[in-house]
Amino acid sequence: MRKIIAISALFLALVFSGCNSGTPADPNVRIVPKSQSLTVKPGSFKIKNGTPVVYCSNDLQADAGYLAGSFKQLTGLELPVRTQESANAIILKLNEQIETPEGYTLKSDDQRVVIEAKTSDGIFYGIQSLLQLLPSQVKGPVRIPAVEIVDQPRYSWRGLHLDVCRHFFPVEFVEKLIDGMAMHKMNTFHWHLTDDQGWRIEIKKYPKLTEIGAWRPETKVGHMSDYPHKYDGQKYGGFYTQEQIREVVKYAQERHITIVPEIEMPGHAQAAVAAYPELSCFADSTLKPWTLWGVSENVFCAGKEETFRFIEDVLTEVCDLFPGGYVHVGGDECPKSHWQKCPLCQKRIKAERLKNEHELQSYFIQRVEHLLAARGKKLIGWDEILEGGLAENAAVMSWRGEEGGIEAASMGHNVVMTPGNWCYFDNYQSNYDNEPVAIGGLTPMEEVYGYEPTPAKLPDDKKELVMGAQANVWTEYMASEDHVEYMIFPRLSALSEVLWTNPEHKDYSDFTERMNKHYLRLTKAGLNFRVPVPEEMPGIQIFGQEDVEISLSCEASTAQIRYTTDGSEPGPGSPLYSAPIKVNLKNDITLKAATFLRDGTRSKTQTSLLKFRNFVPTDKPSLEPGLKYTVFTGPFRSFTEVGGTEKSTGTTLSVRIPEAARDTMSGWKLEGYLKIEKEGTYQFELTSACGSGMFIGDELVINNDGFSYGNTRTGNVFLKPGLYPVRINYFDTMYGCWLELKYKGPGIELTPVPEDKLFQ
Ligand code: TNX
Repeated sequence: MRKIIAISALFLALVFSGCNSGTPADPNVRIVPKSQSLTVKPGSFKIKNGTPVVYCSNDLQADAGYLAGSFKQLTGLELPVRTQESANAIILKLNEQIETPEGYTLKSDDQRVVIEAKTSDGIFYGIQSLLQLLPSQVKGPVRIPAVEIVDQPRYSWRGLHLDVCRHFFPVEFVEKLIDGMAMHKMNTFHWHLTDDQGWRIEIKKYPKLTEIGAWRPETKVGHMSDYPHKYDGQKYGGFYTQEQIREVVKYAQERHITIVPEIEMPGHAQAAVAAYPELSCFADSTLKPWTLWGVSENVFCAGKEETFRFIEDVLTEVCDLFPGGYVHVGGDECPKSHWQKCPLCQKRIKAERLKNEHELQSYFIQRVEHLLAARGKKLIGWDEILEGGLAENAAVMSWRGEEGGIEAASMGHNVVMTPGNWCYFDNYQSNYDNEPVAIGGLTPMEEVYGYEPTPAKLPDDKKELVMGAQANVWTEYMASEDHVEYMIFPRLSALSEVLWTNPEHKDYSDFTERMNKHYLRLTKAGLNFRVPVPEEMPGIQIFGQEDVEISLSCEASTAQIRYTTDGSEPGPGSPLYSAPIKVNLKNDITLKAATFLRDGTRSKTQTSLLKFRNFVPTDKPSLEPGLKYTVFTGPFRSFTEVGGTEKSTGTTLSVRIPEAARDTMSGWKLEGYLKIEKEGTYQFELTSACGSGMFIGDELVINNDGFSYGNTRTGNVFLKPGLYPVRINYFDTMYGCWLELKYKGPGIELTPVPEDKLFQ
């Protein structure tokens, strides 16, 4: 009996304990981003038609309305909004005692739910937590578990950026994303409104910005490296009227989100100078908004006063539209080629006693900072604004790694961290084959989750200058709304926790456990997202025996994995994975697997080609170090095409293209022998820009074909000790040779294949 009591006490302690170190047993209590402190108590509060939402201060009327509206949408319940306190109500109250401006407390018991905060921001975040306490799929009356939450964000800048220039997205979509941000307690929307490929904001004084600058004649098809370039022949564009902008600003305000507009200068300005050619160094009236991706040389002229009058006029209208404190002025990737040749820019350099074109850019930004300051706004720009001297009060957005942010903060400036590795949501989410074409790079959800925005290197007294971080969504390769959502979610869920939750409460496996419920919320919100796929599926797996067992797993623990072995697409009726799959490989088998969430939402399919091959080592006698390479004249569109006219040959000691053999528009073959010391399964990882393939003998082991910027593919092979003939075919159209081969195997951690294992 004593034992039973002890066990039940332990059970109760687990169920009702705070969740700082873990997530409560109650499956409904799954909050993302995780609250700083949450205790589950006995009991629950029933919410039904007529349960009032009471607000105790006029400032909270809109939030009360938002809460009632959200309940209606999620549960169908009608909750009246009132001002007089009553029993059995949801109560929203300002409380001066709560210290942090965005913090809140949420207490629910059998009688009521009370959300308190110092400001309406905090109340709004309390409302978001309350909505997440709802069961995932309900219509009608609901029970909210009794809890006590004490919560506040770690950072004040919790941002999402959207590029609407490379592809344009309508107001309704922007508002949908703002809702997606709100449910994650994100508070800053960075709206990238102008770029080389399109100007997207109406400016009354300069109508040609949108008449001409918002429309490009056509758009490049496929990846940037897809050569020869093909264009779709379709006029493309769009812009927001000032009225629409005001609508979005208001919509965001109601969700406690500040919009930071970005007007790019002095670079990324081709669309603007196509509309007003006199604003560039060398006016070209035939110039159109750009149809390619990358960095255009058509920038604003820094020598003409006219440019600064234009910028002043534009920013005057922009400041008027956006009530937030910051205006983003770009400042990134401004080629100096025109400035070097422009007499007016050179005259300015002399007159202002500037050293070079970098200082001219700095002069440009400093003038703009004064324009903004006169309108009560602060300037923020990409980290290039550090080059040539940082404007006095400017904040810096660090994107080329963390260094810019560290430098700016060390000098006493505010910074927002957006380094590519963790914050670029235009990067791939996985190495699997069926991700939609992306710019390149790899930023899986787990990596985002692991990001620490405050660099350890920063002196302690400068750490508070890190205002937070932000995900950047550049849309060169995202033409549809669905695709943008796919790239943002669920990585934004991970980033929201980086920005909200103190590191001591963070834990990736706890996060993925909570995501099981959160995925259902994303579906309910009508958002497309990347459903985690079954893991550990190299594209090709070559076994040393005919009968094998394949294990599958998935990060979403409550999801089902379904699979097929006949090459067909797995559907809801396909076999359910429950234990390792037994297959016989007399014939090669294509295994396909997909994840199905509880509401039926399906992941993309993972495919793996399974083979049995008995590789026999060669007994070649004399051996020299390194692989033989041959360079072929391209361009090629696939590694399978590499061949034909030989340009040169030589030896490379490792799997890379040596300096002497580097070229664009070429193909390469690397051939020789790989020495294997121990019997076992080896996993090879081939990375390249553009495509590559690896063979053992004539057998394809890795297929990493296509136009890409550093994609990686894997292949597993069972090998006995000995020497094996290997060949790598590779082609490149623009990046100048990026080829790497790593492996892991018995007793070998993942490492570049070492030189002493390669022979010819
Ligand atoms: C660099 S990030 C850019 C953008 C591109 C992006 C693609 C930054 C400040 N500039 O213009 O869209 O890379 O990842």
